[in-house]
Amino acid sequence: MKVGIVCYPTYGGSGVVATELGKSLAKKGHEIHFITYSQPTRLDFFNPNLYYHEVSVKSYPLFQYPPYELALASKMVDVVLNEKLDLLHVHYAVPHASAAYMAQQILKTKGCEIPFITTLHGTDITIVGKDATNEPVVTFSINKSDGVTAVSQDLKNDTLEHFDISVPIEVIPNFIDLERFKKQPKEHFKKAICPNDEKLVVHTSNFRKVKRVDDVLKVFCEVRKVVPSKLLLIGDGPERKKMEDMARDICTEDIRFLGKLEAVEEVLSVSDLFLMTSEKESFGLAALEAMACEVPVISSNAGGLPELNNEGKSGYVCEIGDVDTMVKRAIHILDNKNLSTFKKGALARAKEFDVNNVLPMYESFYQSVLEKH
Ligand code: GMT
Repeated sequence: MKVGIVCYPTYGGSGVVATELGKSLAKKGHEIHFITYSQPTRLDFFNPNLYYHEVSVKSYPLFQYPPYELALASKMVDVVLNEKLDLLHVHYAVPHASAAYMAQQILKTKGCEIPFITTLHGTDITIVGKDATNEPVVTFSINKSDGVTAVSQDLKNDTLEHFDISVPIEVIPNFIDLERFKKQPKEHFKKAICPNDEKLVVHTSNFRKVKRVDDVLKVFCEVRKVVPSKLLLIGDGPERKKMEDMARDICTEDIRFLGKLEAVEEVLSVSDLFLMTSEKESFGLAALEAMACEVPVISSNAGGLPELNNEGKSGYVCEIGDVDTMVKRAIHILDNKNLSTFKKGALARAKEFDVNNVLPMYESFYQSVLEKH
């Protein structure tokens, strides 16, 4: 198949999923064309089946907001016609689904019929999409999609609850490349970070309010009173400065902010516990990456997290904001009597999301959409 993939090419989970999906499809022989405003972060190597088409937006003094959606739709038209694509697959509904619909209608006038699939990732529904400023367009473009997928059952339920949806939504969970995300022998890192054999707790996110990073700090500060441990915070975003100030006030010497890291799996390889305390989380890809590196997870019960984190096996699922329970569960997991069992449980759970299991779901979904179109 020749597929055009549209996504946000930056650090966000939806862009990572889209890029990894494209890479895996290309490995299986499909021809994949990324249509984005910059080179996707994880697409920095050569594969004859992978193409990258850059969307550039012209500025003009009249525009306070340059019209990205028009440039994207125009680029989709251009790439579909010139590369003879079979299918468009857009990740994150806003504004990719409406741009795809516009491209599809333009292509029709040129005698080219192409279906498009929209994958819902989370905040395109739970925050940005359902806001009154966007909702009518998001509802319309989901209903006009030839296929719709959501990354968890919870996200599907949320979409049906908040939007007037008249098309079926298929749940296809996110996935993990176990060749990349696996425990690596990086003991020298552990020694450098935890010289006295402390336990290593880790959190990665984009430091937005919905991640409740303050809960991560609160949990860690209680845990370290009982279990000698260190906390690494990976990523960057609007709340980081506030979190650095908070860390300074509470227990700074055991907390380090590392900023954005490309090879996050190297740090995960020496970690003992991952904290994901989010208020909203449609899937929790960062937690899956941790599990694949044999790191148990304490998560909140937001969104799709209970579908990922296997209670009592890969970690524990706690009420959003229930710091006391998170502390108790963390201390339990970090106990040497329990830790290796939880590490095995985390890996076992991650294996269920192996890209090799999930990729065929996308391929057969593509096939069914093409047949219906
Ligand atoms: O977590 C974010 O804020 C980034 C966001 C995105 O769109 O890139 O992530 C969403 O999509 C990921 C991939 O499907 C999911 O793993 C995240 O759970 C989801 N984030 C939220 O729902 C908040």
